[in-house]
Amino acid sequence: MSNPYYITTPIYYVNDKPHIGHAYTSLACDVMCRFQKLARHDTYFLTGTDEHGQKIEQAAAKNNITPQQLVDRFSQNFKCLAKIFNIEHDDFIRTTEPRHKQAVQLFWQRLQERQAIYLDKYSGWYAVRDEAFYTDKQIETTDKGEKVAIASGAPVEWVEEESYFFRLSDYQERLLQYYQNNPDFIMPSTRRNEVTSFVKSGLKDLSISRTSFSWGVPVPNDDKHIMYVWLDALFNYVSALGYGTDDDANYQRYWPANLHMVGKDIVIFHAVYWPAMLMAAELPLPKRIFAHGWWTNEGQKISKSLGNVIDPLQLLETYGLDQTRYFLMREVSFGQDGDFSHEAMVRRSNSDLANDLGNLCQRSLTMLVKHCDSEIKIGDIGDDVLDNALLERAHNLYQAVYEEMQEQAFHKALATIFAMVSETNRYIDCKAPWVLRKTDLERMQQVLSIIAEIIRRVAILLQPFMPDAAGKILDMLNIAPDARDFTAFDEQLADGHRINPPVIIFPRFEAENAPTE
Ligand code: ME8
Repeated sequence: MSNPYYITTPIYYVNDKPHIGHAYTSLACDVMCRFQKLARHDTYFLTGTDEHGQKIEQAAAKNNITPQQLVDRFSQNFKCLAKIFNIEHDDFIRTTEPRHKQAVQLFWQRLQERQAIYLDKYSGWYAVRDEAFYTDKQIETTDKGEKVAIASGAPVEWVEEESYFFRLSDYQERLLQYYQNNPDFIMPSTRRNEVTSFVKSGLKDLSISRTSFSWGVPVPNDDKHIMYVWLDALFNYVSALGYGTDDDANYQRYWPANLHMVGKDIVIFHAVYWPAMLMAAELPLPKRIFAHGWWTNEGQKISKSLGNVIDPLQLLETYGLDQTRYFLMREVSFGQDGDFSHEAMVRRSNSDLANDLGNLCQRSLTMLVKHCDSEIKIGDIGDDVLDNALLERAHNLYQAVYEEMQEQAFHKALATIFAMVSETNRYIDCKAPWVLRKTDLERMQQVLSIIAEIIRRVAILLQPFMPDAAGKILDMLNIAPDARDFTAFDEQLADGHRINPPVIIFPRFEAENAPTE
């Protein structure tokens, strides 16, 4: 297979239980990766957990366990989350694994050899919750007299210690030049503008080691220091590919990554620090950083202290896996913030899935089975305007969806697919095969077969979003497993092909059944 395609999620902190926000990023990557796979790319999908740093050390102390015990326990939760959301990753990296630690130490040495690192003293603000350094301008004092980071609200503390520094300030102009030459490097454009002004406002050298705690990767030849958790974490994208080992075939094949998918909270780390470090190490830069928006719950920020963390497991149990996957990818313009509400979830699922798609399959395929002996017969397409318009539109559907997916516009891709579904519902209403049954059986079979053909195309395109449901539709249509990728998109159902009896795929929800939280 040609065309390598490498996609990554952020590696998640293990001090917290996974919630819907984590599921969202992983889901977006899964959809993207499945799409590329169906387009016959040689895909590689990485996710994992970020297991070092002061935050983890503190969380372990609070729970009276060692950091290692904590990370072993909680990392498992993220593996489970991926499993229940049907996330098909190829590798799951943990930063406490020897393979990662060795590689990140090599990276450090590589930076050092290129004079990108020097030893000095750091004094400034640090927020453990964000694992980030802040300048005076980036903090404020709350009504209660507490000093917090303006961007995140995380409490900051004053830190003074010996530290290694990365010469970030050397990269200001090169980064700006890079953003200009590669307009698709940071997406969406609002984030690109935000990052550009951050860099324009001036970059200071970055403290990249700590001495006041010990849960981290030791700095080579100076193990009084441990590496700053973000340098450690960012390198996971490379270390997971076997960089610097005898078996670096994956690194050779897949680096640089095509897409680092992240939330907007961590775009600066990915679009400023990470490319600067790679430039300094003379390693290739990832092709795109996409920073998506933030989910709130019924209008409120999702937070443990507010007690409104949406439990992904409960969501799946209430609404079903593919309904939830569909809702998350369809409801909000990808890149913008979004609000989760049970009402919206029920509305989307009922209107798009149960009514539009579900009904279309039910009413057309049931008739095909009952009245046409399950047999497809499209025959010759004459000059009926509606037949031709519908088939023409179906023919163009792949290209339209493909272009939207290249921009990570998942919501638009789905809107395009579902506009096709609506059009097909209008077609069936207009052609009224239930009337044709009494007047023209041959024409009825042709109309129903055309609809089955459209359903086949729709289901092929829906596979990345709703793998199980789309798979069931393709099963109903009796499509062979090797005829389900995008190369089969333009192959038409052959006359004489027999379909299977349809089953109900999307049940309707009664709004009052939705849990009230
Ligand atoms: O930042 N809405 O890990 P993290 C949307 N370890 N997405 C959300 C979200 C929400 N309400 N809450 C979380 C870290 N996310 C670092 C990353 S990478 C080298 C190191 C998602 O556990 C979103 O993708 O805090 C966000 O960027 C990520 O979880 C933060 O995960």
